[in-house]
Amino acid sequence: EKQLMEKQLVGARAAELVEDGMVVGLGTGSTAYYMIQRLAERVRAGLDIACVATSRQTHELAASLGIRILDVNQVEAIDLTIDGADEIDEHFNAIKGGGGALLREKIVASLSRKVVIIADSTKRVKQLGKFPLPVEIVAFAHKHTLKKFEQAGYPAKIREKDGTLFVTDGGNHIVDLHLGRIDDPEGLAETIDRMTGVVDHGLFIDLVHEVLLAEDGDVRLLKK
Ligand code: DER
Repeated sequence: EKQLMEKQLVGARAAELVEDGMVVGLGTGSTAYYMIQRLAERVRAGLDIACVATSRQTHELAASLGIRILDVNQVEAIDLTIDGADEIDEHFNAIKGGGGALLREKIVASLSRKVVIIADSTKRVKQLGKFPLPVEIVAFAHKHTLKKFEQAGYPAKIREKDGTLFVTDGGNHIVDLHLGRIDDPEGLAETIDRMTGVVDHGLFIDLVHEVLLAEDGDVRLLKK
């Protein structure tokens, strides 16, 4: 349907941004999936790049398609990271983590000279927060950490998968905060960062340089 076509369109277009010799950060999720498919075609046609994956899932997908994957500690810097998002606002602040990969995604983004978010039209919002904000917490005392969010006034649900607690690539758990709207993303990010037991969260503030947005059957490259 429309959203799927948009993901395919924006994913494929994003793969064209990659240049020979680049170190590329590969995002996680269904939009990144299409970018990786197209990037692999270009690699098979001779594009010479090295990539860093933002999740085990992306590592396995890219490696299976013949893309060279390096450990993030093997690279000095990352030239371009292409990743999806759950929401992106006009200031290019984003909510990520719907796929549970936010920690490695944020680390890779923070190491990248340029970060391009690839988004279908449903991701663009005026106000962040309709999508539940993912927060990665350590497993130790997670029930108590969950209660801390509730006590702070943030409706929180611990993420489950197939009836058990979801476990991230880093061995941690995810709490999703059902806030409805986030008026002060910077302030909320700071508050959550200070909470004991929190590893990181899905608010990407000042990390995104460009947004490749699918809209009305076309793709637009938005620059900050
Ligand atoms: O988990 C993430 O941050 C992903 O980028 C994700 O949220 C975007 O997923 P999608 O491309 O499958 O919509």
